[in-house]
Amino acid sequence: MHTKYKTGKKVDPSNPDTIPKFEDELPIPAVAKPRTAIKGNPYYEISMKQIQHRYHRLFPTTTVWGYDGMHPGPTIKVRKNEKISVCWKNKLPRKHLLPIDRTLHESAGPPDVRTVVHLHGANVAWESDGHPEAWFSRDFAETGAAFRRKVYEYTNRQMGATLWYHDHAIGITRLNVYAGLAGFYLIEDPVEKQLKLPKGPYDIPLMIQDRSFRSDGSLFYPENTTPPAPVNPSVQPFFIGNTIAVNGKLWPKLSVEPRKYRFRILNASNTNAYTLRLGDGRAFHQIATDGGLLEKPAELTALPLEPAERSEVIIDFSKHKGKKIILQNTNDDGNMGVIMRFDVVLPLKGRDSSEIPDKMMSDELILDENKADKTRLLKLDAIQDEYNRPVLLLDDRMWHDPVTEKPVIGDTEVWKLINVTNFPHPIHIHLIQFKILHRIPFDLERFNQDGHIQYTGPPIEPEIHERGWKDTVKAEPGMVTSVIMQFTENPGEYVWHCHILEHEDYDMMRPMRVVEKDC
Ligand SMILES: [Cu+2]
Repeated sequence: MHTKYKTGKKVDPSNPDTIPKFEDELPIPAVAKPRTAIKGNPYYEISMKQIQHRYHRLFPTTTVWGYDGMHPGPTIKVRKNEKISVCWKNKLPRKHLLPIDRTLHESAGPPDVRTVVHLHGANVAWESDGHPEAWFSRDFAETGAAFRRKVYEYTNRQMGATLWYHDHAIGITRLNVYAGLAGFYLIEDPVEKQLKLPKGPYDIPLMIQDRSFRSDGSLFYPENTTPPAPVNPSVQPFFIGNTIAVNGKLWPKLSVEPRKYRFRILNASNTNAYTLRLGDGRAFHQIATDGGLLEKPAELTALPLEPAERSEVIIDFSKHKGKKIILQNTNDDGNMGVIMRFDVVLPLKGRDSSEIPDKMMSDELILDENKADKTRLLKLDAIQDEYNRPVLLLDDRMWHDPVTEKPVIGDTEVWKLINVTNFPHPIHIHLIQFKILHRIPFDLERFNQDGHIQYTGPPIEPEIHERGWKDTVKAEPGMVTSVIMQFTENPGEYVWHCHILEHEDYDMMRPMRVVEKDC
């Protein structure tokens, strides 16, 4: 049964051409409230539940998974260095919402519905990092080999930043995140008190996710590849939806005042990358990357975002009273070329005293490539499995192969990501924030013949929008992408992986053991 829209056309959730855009106001996720305080520190309990969610006002409801019954989950707000703890609870049904490929990581026979929460971008002890094998089933009835604790502790010893929490369970991260398990986690930096950035109702998070639906409004995720693999269900080499949700609504609109706004933009899609642009091509100011505020704002007209990347921008609507401005995605045209719309229709509620500052953060930590303690050459490539499906790999190893990346506390490391595949991979390293040094093109054809890295050009500086602290980097095909980082605390068992979730699950993820220095 399809709802009739005012044009008389039927709205069919499976056909994006029939779905009218800018019908729903953008929802702003509620802020999570602590349940109590333990030793003076806020303690939260957040339960994952199966819920009914409306992606569009003309859609029937869709069954999704949400944190605390919300999709996206509630926003957790903390101050830098403020300790909090969270008991993440699994209250999900025993049957998974989406098709599970039992050929991946199933040797130990874990339950279909397993979850574990990773706080993406956080400096956190490993037992609270959401290790993929620290999964737990409903009510902690079963737990994975790396499970250590029910209550996670976050010390927030890092710059203020827009982080996000999402599911990270081994072999099914793509399904759990697509089912709805993602939310914002904002760390406020004391520096922000002195800066007159737009705040309160003028500071808005935007979580961008692509989605596909069946005609009945249920979430669609393919059961098999095209052409089909002999195992069913089968993991996909990628997934791209045919609609765009922002904060859980399809192509929403946001009514704004003619003034400056701060937007914290996150690409929480499984595979899809976006390049954001304002409809009239107008410039805006980027103020932060994944890891926090930049030294000074960067003026941009286009903002690329790979999966898991965050960027904060200030958009000034003051000269655009009455206008409707579309936020576009120039990587695509048609339906996928539209993200949402800003309608400058609200009256100004008082003078806009916010500013785009000249300077924001002074960079305390200077990392010098020439003084690195360790340089690692790490190849991104692919093989085929017994069913002729691609298996994406990091340095020719699979997830369960013995750990090879063992950074030492106190060391500065350079990782050179040699992408010998034909497409970009957003590589995420847990625990730390890094800086991008450069990308150097090399002869991919020659490499595929004899394994030799023949550089074909000079190093290319990171793009303007990538010149801050990062935890996810676009490793371009045919390039060696170098990042530099320092390991300062928290020895233990972490991971690094591609953030295309279909790659991460099969099998582009590796353990990373952070170790104490030998005395
Ligand atoms: Cu990848």
